Amino acid sequence: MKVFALVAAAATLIAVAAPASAQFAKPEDAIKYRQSSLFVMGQHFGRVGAMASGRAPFDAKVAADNAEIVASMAKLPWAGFGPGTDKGTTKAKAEIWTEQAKFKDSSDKLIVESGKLAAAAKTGNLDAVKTAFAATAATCKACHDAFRAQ
Ligand code: ASC
Repeated sequence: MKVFALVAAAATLIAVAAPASAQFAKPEDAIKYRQSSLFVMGQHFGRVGAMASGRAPFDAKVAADNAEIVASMAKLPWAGFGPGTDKGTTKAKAEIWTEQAKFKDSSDKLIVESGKLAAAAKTGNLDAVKTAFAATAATCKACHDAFRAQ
C-alpha cells in the first residue's frame, strides 16, 4: 500500500511537472510552443486589460478566470527557448542565449507579477486589478524591449 501510494504520488508529480519541462522533437516545435503559449497568454491578458482600461465593463469573474489563465501560461514559454532554438521564424534576439540570467530574471518577474494579478482579480477589486495589470504589462514590455526584435 505504501509503495503504491509512493508510485501514485510520483506519477502525479511527473504529470504536473511535464508541461513546464516540455521536451521537443525539433527546434521548430520549441519555437511553435513558445509562440503559441505567448499568444494564448496574450489573448487572456488582453481580456483583463480591456477591463483594466475601461474598454470593457468590469466583470470580476471574467477577470479572475482570465488572470488565472495568464498566471498559468506565464510558466510555459520559457522551456521553448532551449539551445539551438535561436534560428528560424522567430523574433527572439541572440541576447536570450548570451544573457541567460537576465532573461530568466525577466521571465521570473512575469511569473511573480501575473501571480499577483491573479490574486488581485480574485478579490474582485477593480483598482487592485488595474495596479497589478500595469505591473504585469511592464514586465512584458521590459522583456520585449530587451529580448524581442521589432
Ligand atoms: C499585452 C500584450 C503584450 C503586453 C505588452 C505590454 O496585452 O499582448 O505583449 O501587453 O504590450 O507592454
